[in-house]
Amino acid sequence: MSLVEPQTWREPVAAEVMRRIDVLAEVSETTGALTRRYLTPEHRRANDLVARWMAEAGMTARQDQAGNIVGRYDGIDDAAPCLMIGSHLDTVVNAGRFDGMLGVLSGIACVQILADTGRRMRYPIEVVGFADEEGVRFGTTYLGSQAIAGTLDPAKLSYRDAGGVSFRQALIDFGLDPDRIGEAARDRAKVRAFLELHIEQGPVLEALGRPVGVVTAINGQTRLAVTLSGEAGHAGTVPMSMRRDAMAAAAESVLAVETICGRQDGLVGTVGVLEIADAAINVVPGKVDFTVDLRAPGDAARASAVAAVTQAIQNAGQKRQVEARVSVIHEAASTACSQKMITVIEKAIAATGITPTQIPSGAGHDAAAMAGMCDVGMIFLRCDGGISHNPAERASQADVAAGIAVILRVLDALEA
Ligand code: HGY
Ligand code: MN
Ligand code: MN
Repeated sequence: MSLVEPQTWREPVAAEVMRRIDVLAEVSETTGALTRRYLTPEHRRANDLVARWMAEAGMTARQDQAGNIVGRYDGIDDAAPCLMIGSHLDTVVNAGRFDGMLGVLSGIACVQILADTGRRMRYPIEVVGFADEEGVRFGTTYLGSQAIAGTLDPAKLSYRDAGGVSFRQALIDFGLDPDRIGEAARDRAKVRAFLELHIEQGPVLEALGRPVGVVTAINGQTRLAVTLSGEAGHAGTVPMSMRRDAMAAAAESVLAVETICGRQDGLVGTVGVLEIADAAINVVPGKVDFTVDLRAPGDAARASAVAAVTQAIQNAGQKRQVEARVSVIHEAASTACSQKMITVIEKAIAATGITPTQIPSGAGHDAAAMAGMCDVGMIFLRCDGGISHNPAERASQADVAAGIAVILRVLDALEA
């Protein structure tokens, strides 16, 4: 019997996912806005909540050595490689509430349906809430999924957050042992595939009038940390020709990112964080730190954009005797989803009566890291106006039900 029929589950299950999304949105570092960064007390509270919901769905839940929360629902053949379903529980600053949480809660909802109907698949299912996909705290992303994929670079343990706390120390403060983070890595032979339901974070599905689509590939991304060091000076006395103004160099650099990335379709560049050291209204800025986030469908296009942006930053510094230091803090290649999973998901979408749409992802996702260890597939869900990384981010309950229906059909298809 198909998992999807009878469809009586749709209303109550989707309503519960929406309710839980709202409950998780209250677990925030800031009142009135959603911010939940890696290894914070709010991350722990979210893990505890999700672990409880996993247990209610008949799963055994555990937190791994990287702070991911993992629930397991045994299969009839429990030695078989598992299907992992999930997404991330961390957020950006003043975030939307669907980005990440939708995929974790939908995975739990599907297992709940199995448990409520006394069903087990032949293969085990694991639902995972990744600990750090956004990379907001330490600047580098996919720390949770790279730990599970066994691709996490231990050198990142020395990365520091804005308050100077190292990733290593933050793990200790969270009650974890940084020297055991390698234990989070899973045996590739034990993981059959990874499936992620995520809001599209773009306008395509809404424009097509389709609730779901299948992701073909995930754009690669490079994150740069830039420090411009000039000389602080008196705003009233230092002549313009004698200044070493780090902020003027930064301003020229920001516009260079916009100009360089504006030249090529699909290439995007963003300066999202910029800080002036010892900022004051009457001081010529001596030191400025900023980040650059560069993405493109193709790795070659991204590499040449990184080179052009780096050169432009050096030039902006040189003409002002400002020293420019540019370092790569994160690099992820463009990742194709597995053709097998694309086919399975397309058929599952069609089986729910929706015309399948293939769509590339401009946003990064844990699936890009999980591709380092298994086949990956992603289902995109329409979101209002394509808005994301914004508190106005929203998906409808009916579309959440459509997304869950596709996952259930994928579970069925993988039984074969
Ligand atoms: O930045 C991204 O693409 C994702 O939201 N982490
Ligand atoms: Mn996300
Ligand atoms: Mn995001």
